Amino acid sequence: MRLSSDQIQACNEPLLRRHQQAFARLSEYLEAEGFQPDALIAQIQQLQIAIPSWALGTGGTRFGRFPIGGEPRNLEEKIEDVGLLHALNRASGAISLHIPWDIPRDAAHIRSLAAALGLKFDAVNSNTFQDQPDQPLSYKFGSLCHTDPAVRRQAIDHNIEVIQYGKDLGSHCLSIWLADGSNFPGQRSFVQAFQHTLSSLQEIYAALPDDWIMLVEYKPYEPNFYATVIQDWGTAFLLSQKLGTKARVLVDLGHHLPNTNIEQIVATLMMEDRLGGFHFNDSKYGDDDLTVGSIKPYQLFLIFHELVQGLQSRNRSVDSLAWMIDASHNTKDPLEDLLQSVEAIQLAFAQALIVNRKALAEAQQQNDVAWCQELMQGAFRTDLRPLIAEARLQAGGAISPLHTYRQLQVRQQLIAQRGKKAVATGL
Ligand SMILES: [Mn+2]
Repeated sequence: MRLSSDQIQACNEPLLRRHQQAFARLSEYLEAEGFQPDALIAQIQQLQIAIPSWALGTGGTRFGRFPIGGEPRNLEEKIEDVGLLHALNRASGAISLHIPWDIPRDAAHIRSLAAALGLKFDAVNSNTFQDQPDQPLSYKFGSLCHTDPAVRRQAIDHNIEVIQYGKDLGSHCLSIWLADGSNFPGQRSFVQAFQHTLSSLQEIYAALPDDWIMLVEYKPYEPNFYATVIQDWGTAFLLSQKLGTKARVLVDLGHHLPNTNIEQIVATLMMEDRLGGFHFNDSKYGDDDLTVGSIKPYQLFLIFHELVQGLQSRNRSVDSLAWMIDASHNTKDPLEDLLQSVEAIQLAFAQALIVNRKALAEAQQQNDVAWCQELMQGAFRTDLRPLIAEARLQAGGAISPLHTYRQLQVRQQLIAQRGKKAVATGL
C-alpha cells in the first residue's frame, strides 16, 4: 500500500493551528538565541536514516516471537513498508539490505521500486554469523577468523558476492559484523584469530570499488561469551587502519558494556577520520535493541553533540556517514517503533545543532564547569518537537507520524492485504 500526500494532508489539517502556534513560539526563542529556524530545518531534512530490511517485522527473542500480522513477506513488501515510513516522516529515505535474508534477484526492478518511493540503498550487510540451508561449510566456529582456510574462503566469497549485489542496487557501502569469537578460555589463540580476520578482510577490501566504504562493526560479547574477535572500537580501529582509508569503524550503540562513554569514542574516531557509520538503538543492560532514545536520551544527545562538532570541524555534510537503525522488538508494531526511533534521532541531532559552541569553547577554556553543563543541558532541555514537525510538514510529511499512521489504519490495511499470519524474514 501507499499513502498519498492528500491523505497525509487531511490528517495534518486538524493539527495545523496548534502546530503553527507552537512553531512560532519556538522560532521566536531560537532566533533570540541566534539560530535561524530555516537553516536548522534544512539540516534536519538532510539527515536521512536508513531502515534495515530486518526491522520491519516483529523481532524474535531467544524465547519466542509474537508476530503482529501484515508483516512484509518479501523484499518488495519491505521496500513498500519503508516507503510508508518515508511518506510519513520524510526522514527514512534509505533502506539497508541484509544478504541472504533479502536477496535482490532482479536488481533493476528492485531499484526502480525503491526510486519510485524516494528511497536509496544504503549499506549492504553480509551475514556469516549463521549457517544457511544450502551452505557447504559451517560457521559454528567462526567465519573470517576460522582455523580452516576453506571456511574463511567461503566467508570471503560471500562478502564479495554481497558487494556485487550492492553495486547492482547503487549502494556504496559494505557493512560487516562478525559473531566470530570463543566461548571458553583457551579455545582460540587471540592473535591467530585476529590475523586470520585481518587477512580475510584484506581480500574483501581488495574487491571493494574505489567509491565504496567498508564498515567494521564491533561488539564485546554475544553470541560468544568469552571473547569476540572484534570486541571493541580499538580493535575495529586497528583493523581499519591496517586495511586502508576506505575502511571505517561502525558504532552500534548497543554494542558496549554498560556505562561506556560512547560519545568519547565518537569524538576520537571523528578526530582520526575513521568513523563510518552508526547503528542506532537503546539499551539498559546489554544489546537490548530497544527504541532509540527510550532509555538514555541524554546520552544520545551527547553523541550527536560530538558528531555535529566532528562534521562541522571537517566541513562534512551529514550524509558523509551511514546512519541506520538497528533494533528489533517483540511487543510493538515495528513500523510505529521505527517512526519513534527516527524522531528520537532527529530530536537529538537538532538539540546538538543548538548548542552554543562558541560559548561552550570559551567556558571550557576558562574551566567554567557549571556554565559548560548549563549550555549543554540548556540545548538538551529545549523542546524542539515543533521544529522537527515543521521540517516534516515542509517536506510533505505528517505533523504527527504516529497519529497519522493510526488514523489511516495502516496496520489494519496491511493485515487485510498480507494476512494475519504474514511473518517477515530476519531476526
Ligand atoms: Mn549493528
